[in-house]
Amino acid sequence: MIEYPFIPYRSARLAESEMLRRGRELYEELARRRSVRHFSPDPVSRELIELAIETASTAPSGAHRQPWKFVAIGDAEIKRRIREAAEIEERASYENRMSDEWLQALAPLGTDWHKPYLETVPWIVVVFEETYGVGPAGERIKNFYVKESVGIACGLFIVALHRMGLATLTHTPSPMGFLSEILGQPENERPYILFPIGYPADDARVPDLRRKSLAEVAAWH
Ligand code: IYR
Repeated sequence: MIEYPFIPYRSARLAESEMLRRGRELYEELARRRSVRHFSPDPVSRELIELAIETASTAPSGAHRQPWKFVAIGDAEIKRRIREAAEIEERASYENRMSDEWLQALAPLGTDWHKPYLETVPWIVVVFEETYGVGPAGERIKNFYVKESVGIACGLFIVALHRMGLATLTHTPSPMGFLSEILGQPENERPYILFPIGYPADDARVPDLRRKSLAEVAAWH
């Protein structure tokens, strides 16, 4: 068993005006974030991706197991193979597997099975969820709240990328088993989400979405 010593924790007590200023600044910055599907091939340094992964990895997790793995791909040949395999699955999904209701829901966003950005981007990061841990003797160690933990880490990853001026997209080709094969991740890691990362293309366009208002997403008692 790991034993953690308990250490003091203090957060700064800020003036309310400063709290509001900081809160608004972050809200306004994140409100400008959009999922991007048209990327520039311009390079992005590995250090930026490392920082985003470290930021993501500050997420809370069930029993502090941190059940995530961020696999970063800059290699052009691996990106090509991921595109090829993703498009095979996506084509089958769009043409045969997705319900009419689903296709209609996506129609306003203009998505289809073509995923050229998987080759354009300087980086793809595939996040794996560690469905169970493996101990020193090869024994299985149970993880807890894996999906919640990895989802929160992915949220922080998106925030970190956006804050650094990078663009991404939460891409979930389905099924995603091909990513385990191409990347050779171990049996206890399951693909969770794929992030193409780069700068938006100069001519990138996004649908002019509206976000739900506070009244629509909040209730108070
Ligand atoms: N995975 C497909 C389909 C797709 C599904 C949802 I829900 C989206 O919000 C967007 C796309 C694709 O990536 O095209």
